[in-house]
Amino acid sequence: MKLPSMKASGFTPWPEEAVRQYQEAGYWTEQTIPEMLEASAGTYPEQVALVSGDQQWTYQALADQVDELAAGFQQTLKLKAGDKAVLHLPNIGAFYLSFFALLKIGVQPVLALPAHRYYEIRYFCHFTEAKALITAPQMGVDTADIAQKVANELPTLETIVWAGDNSLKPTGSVDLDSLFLSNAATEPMQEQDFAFFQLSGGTTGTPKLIPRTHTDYLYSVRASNDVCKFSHQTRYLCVLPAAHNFPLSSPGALGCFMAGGMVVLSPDPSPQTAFQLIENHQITVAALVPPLALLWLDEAPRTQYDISSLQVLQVGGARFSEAAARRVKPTLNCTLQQVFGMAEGLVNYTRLDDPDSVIVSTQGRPMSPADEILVVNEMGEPVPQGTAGMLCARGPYTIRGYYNAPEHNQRSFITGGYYRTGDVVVLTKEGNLQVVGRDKEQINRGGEKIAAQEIENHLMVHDAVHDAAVIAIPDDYLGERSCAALVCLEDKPKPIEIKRFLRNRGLAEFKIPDRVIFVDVLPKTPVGKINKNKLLELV
Ligand code: AMP
Ligand code: DBH
Repeated sequence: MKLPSMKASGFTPWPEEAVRQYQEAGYWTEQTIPEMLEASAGTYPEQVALVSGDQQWTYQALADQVDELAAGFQQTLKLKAGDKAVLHLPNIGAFYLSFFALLKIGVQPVLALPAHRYYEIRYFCHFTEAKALITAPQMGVDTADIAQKVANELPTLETIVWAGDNSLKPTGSVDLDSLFLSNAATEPMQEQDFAFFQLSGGTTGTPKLIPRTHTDYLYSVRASNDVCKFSHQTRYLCVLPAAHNFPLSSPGALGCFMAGGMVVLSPDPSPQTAFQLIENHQITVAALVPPLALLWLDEAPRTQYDISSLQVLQVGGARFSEAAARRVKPTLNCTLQQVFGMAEGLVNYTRLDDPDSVIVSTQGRPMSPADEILVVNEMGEPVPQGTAGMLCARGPYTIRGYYNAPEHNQRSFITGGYYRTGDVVVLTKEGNLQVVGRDKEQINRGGEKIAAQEIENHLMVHDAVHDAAVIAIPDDYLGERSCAALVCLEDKPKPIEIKRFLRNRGLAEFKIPDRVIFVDVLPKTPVGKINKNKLLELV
């Protein structure tokens, strides 16, 4: 296998020694992500792979349509290996069709989330010089307007592809439906250093892109399937945004496709919609963030739907309280699996046969025997077992660098190539991890991550704002909410004006501070940094 080589592409390869080790152990194979789908189509051609609303695809139909769309991307849109494309799609079949089709011809998609807005979409298109933006109607969001504005501003963005009702489509956009070319072979993919971009919740002023390779990602999916026991009988309900790393790969939709199971897309995450789908499709497993799990727990006792097919509920993305975790088995009559993962790589699972005490009180352990984790103090020295420390990780599916971010990479990766996760954890005697805190400037709003610095930068653009700090405040439902503390020299704007200002800049809704407060000065630490702990006392 060709080793991922240059740094020139913005990609940091694994060292040769590690590559050899992962190949020899059989973790890294030559299969690509679209080949994985084709293999399943070979084994389970007539089995239903995907259900979205009233549409459904067998494995054969899905693989065939991926081929047809790949041909359209290549021949109609003239996309070629190494080009970038931004996917901004809600939970519809077009997401997986586009994802597989782009990967098939070596085009590297950025997996934007439906919640992203003008600011984020423009940033992704600009930073990667994307040639295409693939978007679709979304309830309550003018995605056509976002796409149009971005395309008007960026000459590099040649095409908007519209996956939906064409009465709403942006002018000059191409219908996704028109891109399915039957009987048109695609040219074989040229090998790329990496397959696509996942997104990091981030800690810096600008969003960070995570390059994932075919081989590392497929390994993470295969290892996840082993741990989570996905099989051709698995029926997976995709409730979270399909592009997110958790429902895509832990084991998520890709795990399901790899095993020959069935993926059902939920158009919205409400328990009412999800429970009906569980009954209709005899769903066996679903993945949620903690606030949604709480809603499901509250709804289950009074639902009219039969959700007894559900065997496993995965919860991750943010800390799930032990009290809520204890309610899962008695209320939903299924096994809870805690999932502590990151789009950068490392994923920890509680095992299905772990004792209840482990399942409710820990966030599990690394999925692969080749995952290497360190729990260290500020000096980078390992702390004794049972003591809180900062989690660092490397392994066969954990990146060695963000895309084109040399300065940030210096801070995020330590000696030996370990990724500094920014999570503070305790390693239990049995080898499980408990997430007890964080040493990164991030707010985890019920699984949606907010980089404090990014929002602070936006706030500082406001004429009336002299200084700004964004912090997490505890919240029973979301775990954390965000609070912006502002220093204003003259007239204080109303909090609502500040929120409107950020919305007008096109920030994703979840990044808009839940609270805005005004302070005379921001408290500082002895070395002059903003003392966010002290600030929390003022809120
Ligand atoms: P990202 O790097 O944006 O993919 O976000 C991953 C981060 O989400 C992790 O580093 C943790 O901070 C957080 N996270 C994910 N799953 C859990 C979990 N089960 N418990 C606590 N925090 C979690
Ligand atoms: O929060 C995450 O990013 C996450 C959580 C669970 C993740 O990326 C994953 C599982 O793969």
